Amino acid sequence: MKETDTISWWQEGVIYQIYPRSFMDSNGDGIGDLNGILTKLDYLVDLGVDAIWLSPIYPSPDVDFGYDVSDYLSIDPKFGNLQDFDQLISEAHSRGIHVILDLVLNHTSDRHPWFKEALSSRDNPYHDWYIWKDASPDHRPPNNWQSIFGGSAWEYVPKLGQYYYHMFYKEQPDVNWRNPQVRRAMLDVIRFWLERGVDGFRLDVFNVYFKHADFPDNPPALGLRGFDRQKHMYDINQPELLPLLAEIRQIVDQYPQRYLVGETFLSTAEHAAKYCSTKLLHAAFNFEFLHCPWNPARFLNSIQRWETALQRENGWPNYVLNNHDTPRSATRYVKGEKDERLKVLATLLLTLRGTPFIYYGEEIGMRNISLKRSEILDPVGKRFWPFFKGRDICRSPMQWDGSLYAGFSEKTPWLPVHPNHVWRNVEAQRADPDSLFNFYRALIRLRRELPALRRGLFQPLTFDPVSLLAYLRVLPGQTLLIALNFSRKPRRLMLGRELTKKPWKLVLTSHKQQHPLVGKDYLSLQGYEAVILLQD
Ligand code: ISL
Ligand code: CA
Repeated sequence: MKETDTISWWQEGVIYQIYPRSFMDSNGDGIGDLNGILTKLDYLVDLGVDAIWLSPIYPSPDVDFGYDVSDYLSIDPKFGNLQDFDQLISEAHSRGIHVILDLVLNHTSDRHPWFKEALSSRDNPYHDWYIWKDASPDHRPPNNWQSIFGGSAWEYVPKLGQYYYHMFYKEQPDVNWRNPQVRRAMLDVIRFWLERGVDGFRLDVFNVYFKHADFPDNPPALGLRGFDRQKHMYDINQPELLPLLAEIRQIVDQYPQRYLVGETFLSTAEHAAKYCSTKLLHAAFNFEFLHCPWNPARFLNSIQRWETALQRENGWPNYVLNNHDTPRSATRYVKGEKDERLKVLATLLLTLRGTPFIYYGEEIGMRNISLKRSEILDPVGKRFWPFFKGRDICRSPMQWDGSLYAGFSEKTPWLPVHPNHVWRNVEAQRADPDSLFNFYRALIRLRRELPALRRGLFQPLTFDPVSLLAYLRVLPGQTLLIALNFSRKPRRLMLGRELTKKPWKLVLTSHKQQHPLVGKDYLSLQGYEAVILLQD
């Protein structure tokens, strides 16, 4: 079979998101760090991933745990220093692992020197680096815009008689991307890290960078709380964004094989697709899987929408089941501790056409932790408890082994380890051939071995929408059939004549016992079974 070389590492590869605070602590302060990640690179090689994306590692006062940056050009001492970073990059590269940094360029921390200057007076040169509006005589906020983290997006500074704008916490003032100096400074940040050898960036909430120049009120919408009770017409997705993305892309393209993936804030598949092209971003996240119920028709619908939306620009899909903002898929889809549904999901994630993202711990089925109100650290959790308990639940320490702190640290970790770490951990799962970990490993290895899994066309099969999801991945000379049984009961997938002309070979099943799979014109699946079959 002839393979083309036009496909990049980020299209073929599997990307693993690390939340650095929670991955591995090397110096016993209860917080994960770069040297901790370094000691786990071989683990990542063994799992088979091609790249790691690190959630922010820059100096931060941690109001939003790194997403409030107070210096873009260095490393927070709790994570290490620039030498540690350089070493991590070179050790990762020598193992064939790419490194992607998280860039938070929509807002800074309120402790960033730029903002401190901006606060000092109205005519300070940095004042215009942020978004200000004079207070009206009746002291009402300049417009109806809301912060997604609760309340008005405008914070009043009595000393200046002005409000500044923040989409997130008030400790995260949005920068003024219309100011040419801001633009230059931010583009320099990108160059700085490219020069240091990073392979790409995840752009935090990139579609919030520009707000409408006239600050009109957002029109009302149906919703439960303030932020959702308006249509976000003017505070996100403004047309000025496109030339900026093009400029960022040009910078990145000066370095070979770099990758830009944007976090599309409040976005549909169709909208995310508009930002993906050879002149804009390589990819933008589509988060629909994070909200899919346990229903094959819903997953298929989401896949087809994404494939269709991306067709116009020949864009490349990506799929995400977990990240640091969302309850873990293992908790969303499973009540107890069984992993059979998670194997179905893993098969889906790793056999679709597109880049799969794995969030640390997903490969061993880590569950959400539950916290008492007094243990919550995420400010949104404090604010909206008990309706929304915040995002700490999906950020607990990686479960390496069954020891007191799960092999993550010698000291009390910054967030509690899940009590199930005693038996749900990397060490135990590595030793068990039927574990979820070994299943992820096998799937990733298969992606490497079978080109149709990486680049084959996605072709859904007619199916029983309540319980089955089945599709082909097709390349000339190699056809794969993937069948996922979402039901706990055995099911048959009718194949029809076309598909039974040539024999199928079973390459992977999520179930221990292999059984007579292919009948005359059907495939029989056990409850919650996921299979991959090959026809060459
Ligand atoms: O976490 C959310 C709701 O509680 C999301 O709406 C989240 O705010 C949104 O997806 C944007 O997320 C990104 O930017 C935020 C940061 O807090 C998130 O961790 C980050 O992923 C502000 O930088
Ligand atoms: Ca540490």
